[in-house]
Amino acid sequence: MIALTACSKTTSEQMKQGGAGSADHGGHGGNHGEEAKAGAGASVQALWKLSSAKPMAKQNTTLTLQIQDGQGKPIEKFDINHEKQMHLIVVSKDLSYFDHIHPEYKGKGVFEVSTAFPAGGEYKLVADFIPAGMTATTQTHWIQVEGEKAPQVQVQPEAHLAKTADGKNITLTTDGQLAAGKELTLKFHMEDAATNQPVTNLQPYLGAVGHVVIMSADAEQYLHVHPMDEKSTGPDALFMTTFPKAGIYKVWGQFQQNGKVFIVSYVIQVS
Ligand SMILES: [Cu+2]
Repeated sequence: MIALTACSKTTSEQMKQGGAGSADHGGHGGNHGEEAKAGAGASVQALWKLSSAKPMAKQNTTLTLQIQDGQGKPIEKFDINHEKQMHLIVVSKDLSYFDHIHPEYKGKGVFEVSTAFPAGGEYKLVADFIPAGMTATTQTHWIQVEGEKAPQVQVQPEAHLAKTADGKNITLTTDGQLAAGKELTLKFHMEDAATNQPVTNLQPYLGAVGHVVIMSADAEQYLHVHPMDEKSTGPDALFMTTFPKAGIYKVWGQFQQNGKVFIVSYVIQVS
């Protein structure tokens, strides 16, 4: 099953830092003044707050998210998805930095997490969660981090989708041409880099063989990806997704072996 969420991303971006408390931002930007009468999922909003108005690189910043409905009433119940009530993806604007963390639920719609950004610059935060009885939603927010900037990396499609990560050679293939608008299976195949033997002892990570995140090069599209055989222990890990449009995307796969989570990433061209 495919759930591709590009929903309601405008709401969080309208919220200014520290804007919690004002319920007047309920409208959906981009609707040209017309109130969206979509399903319940469309009226979810996130108010983002940072512990510092000017977060500094390499220093802990506490992020607080208040999740509420279109009327400003806290949403209090969330479904567990991949073992967590909320997944938060943090990427630098050039997608060179990636983190996947889990804010703690404090009750009354409030989630909190502390994190340190590696360098100055712009970061995108993507909160992925399911309010009980609603569909999965993503809420996004850009922040500016002070401090020395890291060199900007170009998001360039890679000709060979073969990487070495954590002592493993990992190749990414798809069941057909990488084209937009069709359901594709992504296959991560893993072999031990030293022995070339297939890896067969992957451990469950977040309740499945692995966790995959995909974003477009401009960080605008965040794709939901679903494991197909959740119980696989390798050497193959299969996931399904659909790319909404042609372009360059970055794919991150997170897996676990011997109690340690490792990550592998690829930049792909979708036609
Ligand atoms: Cu997560």
